Amino acid sequence: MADDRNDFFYAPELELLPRDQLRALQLARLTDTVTRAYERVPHYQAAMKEVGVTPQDIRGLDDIRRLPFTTKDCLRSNYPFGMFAVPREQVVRLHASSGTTGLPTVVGYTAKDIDTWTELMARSMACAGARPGDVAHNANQYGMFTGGLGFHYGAERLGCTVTPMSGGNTARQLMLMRDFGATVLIANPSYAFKLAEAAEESGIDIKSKLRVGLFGAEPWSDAMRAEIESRLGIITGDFWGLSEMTGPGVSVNCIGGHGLHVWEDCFFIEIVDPDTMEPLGDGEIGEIVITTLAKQAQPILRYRTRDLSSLSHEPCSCGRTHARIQRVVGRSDDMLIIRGVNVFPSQIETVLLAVPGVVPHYELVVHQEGPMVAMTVRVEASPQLGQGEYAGVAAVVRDRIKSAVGVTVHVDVTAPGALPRWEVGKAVRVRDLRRSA
Ligand code: DLL
Repeated sequence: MADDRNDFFYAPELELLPRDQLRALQLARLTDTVTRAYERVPHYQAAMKEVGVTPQDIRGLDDIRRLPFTTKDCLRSNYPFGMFAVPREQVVRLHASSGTTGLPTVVGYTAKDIDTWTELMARSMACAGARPGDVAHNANQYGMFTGGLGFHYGAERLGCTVTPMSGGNTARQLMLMRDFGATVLIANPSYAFKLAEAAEESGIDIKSKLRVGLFGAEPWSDAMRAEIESRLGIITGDFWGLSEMTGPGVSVNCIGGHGLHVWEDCFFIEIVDPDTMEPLGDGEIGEIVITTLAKQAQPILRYRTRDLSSLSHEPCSCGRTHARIQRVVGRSDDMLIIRGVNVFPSQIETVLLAVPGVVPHYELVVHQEGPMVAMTVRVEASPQLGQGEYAGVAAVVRDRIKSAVGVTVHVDVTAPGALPRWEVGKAVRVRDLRRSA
């Protein structure tokens, strides 16, 4: 039975801090971060000189807008250790985000950074419903991906019994979840869905003890979330974060809450218009820009995440004072423009989950059709669907996408199991044939 109580705080002194005190803490940490970045990271000294700002100019939180932005390219051009603000010898851990093109983005942590991250993870996991004493099955990939070790350390700190399973080997995952009595599942949402499906197929009971799913690292629609919650009988936490900011542990929803609390004692969040770079108000969708407030090894100023969301400062019923972002449904660079219409993969996912006869194993193939860019939605039939019915279901999917998203696509309903599964790592939903041509 899922625990729906919102009355457990891992770090109440920080989570419930009145906003004026939270802002004072942010300002103290911001000036310290900017000073260290300026004095110790040549990239930041040069970038700040270029826009004519010094650490002394940062007197209030609004002055953050005077600082230069940081992009992935800044990190890449300082590969591997050029963004460090401490001697390499003080860095006890390295992670790197894969990056499909070019050099990976390196992230370094001092011992204190690991401790801060671990605290943030314990806090986040508790916020989403995990409790001391839980059996936490970690199916996130261990290694350079921050989702493995990040959750591992956080779960131990919270007081859980951790199974460091890592990704892959679905049959073994199910067996250990059942035998160890997992109460918390940590995974990418696409893999959680796959585990739910595989458990149903094999009749292995992972449901009766499971209470909470802690998922993230890739966009997932509300419809996918509802589907996983009902199939597994759990509540879920949506973890949004990125390696450059530490990994998971930047933001998460509270139990039953709308939006994700951003831990503002450690991160300063802005939402900006990605075209003009001007700040946007509450409720307006734009690019998330984050400044680290508590990182020693690698302070980062105004990082352009490319993720799209909006911010809310409305008080939350859980009592936490930290602002919330709307769930991240996509990145500006995931947006496809098909026949002039902006399309996010998560919009297609929402439609697929509502059509009987298909399951949400899907792939969006983008290709050139004469002068036009076209898209074929490939989706698997549910095992109950007869082959003779594929064409009819494809027509339903096409019509629903046309009315919900406003774009005409081709639809190919495939046999069950025909599309790739992502047992390890993030699901890749888009195959762009124009890039491989
Ligand atoms: O994915 C960190 C993480 C691990 C978060 C485990 C949550 C759970 P990166 O590999 O650097 O770090 O990828 C970061 O993934 O900019 C988003 O585009 C996407 N992303 C992460 N979490 C979510 C989420 C980790 N909950 C990039 N919803 C980010 C949507 C997400 N997108």
